[in-house]
Amino acid sequence: MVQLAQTYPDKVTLVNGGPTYEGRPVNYLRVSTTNFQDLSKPVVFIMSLLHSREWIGQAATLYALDKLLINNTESDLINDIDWIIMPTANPDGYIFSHDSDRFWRKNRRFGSSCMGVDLNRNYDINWGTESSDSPCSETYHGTEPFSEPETVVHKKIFEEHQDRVLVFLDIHSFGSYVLYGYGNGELPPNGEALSSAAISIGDAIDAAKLPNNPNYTVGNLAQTLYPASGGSQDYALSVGVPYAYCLELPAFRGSTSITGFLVDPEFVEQAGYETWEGIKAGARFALNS
Ligand code: ING
Ligand code: ZN
Repeated sequence: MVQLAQTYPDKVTLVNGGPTYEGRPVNYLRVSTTNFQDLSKPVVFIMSLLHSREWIGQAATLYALDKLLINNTESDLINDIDWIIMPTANPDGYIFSHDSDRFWRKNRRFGSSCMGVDLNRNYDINWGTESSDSPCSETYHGTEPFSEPETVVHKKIFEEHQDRVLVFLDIHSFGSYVLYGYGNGELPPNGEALSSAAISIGDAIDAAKLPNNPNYTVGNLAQTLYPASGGSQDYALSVGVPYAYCLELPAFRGSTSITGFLVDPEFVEQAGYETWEGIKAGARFALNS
């Protein structure tokens, strides 16, 4: 990210959005041909690694950065959109998943019995209704909405670009899903457009995926996967982002167990390629809507 900001100073700005619980920077890139000064442009906000064990999402986000900046063939997407790209939304968890526990999901907030808050249950939307109040749970929602410094960084990005964020993608793994809110099964007022854009994302990925992998399943989070509250894409919807999704990248080895988080190196580029096809489809659907 530092290198991209140095190589493309007219297009890329590295921003430290604030410190994590353990004091690391939550870094993201602003990518814009007009230095974020043209307020008539929509913003596409992509983040990954909110859950630290879902490493493949970070690789897919970096692939998108490559296609936007280094190997760009999609001039409409770089010219017509201001991008906010945060490859590592949960840096403390990510370091911990490298150093200590490959399957760590939460952040690293200290708790006397167990560590960590599930950041994807911590946003201020229907908080605490479909999540756990036990610090030892993998879906522990924290002591209050936005109790965690990492989610506060994400919230500030939405506030800073209020009314301009057209698409929000939170990239997770695994299971091959395009999911949209709300996590309690209710649809937002623009539910039909939200669903149509999701289908176009899923179709684009399906057309690019490996033949042995399953098609993506597209739908409302609660109706398709499970009910959940306080999630990032629900928060984005609630502050007026029209097209907000959680992508679950494939397991790539057909796994239904925890090993689905472990993606062989041979699949990493494919994950980036097919996800980028989905990102492009979603961005263009939204631009044309
Ligand atoms: N899945 C998501 C999770 O946080 C999800 C599903 C999406 C929940 C959006 C809430 C909001 O549980 C994974 N694999 O993390
Ligand atoms: Zn996840």
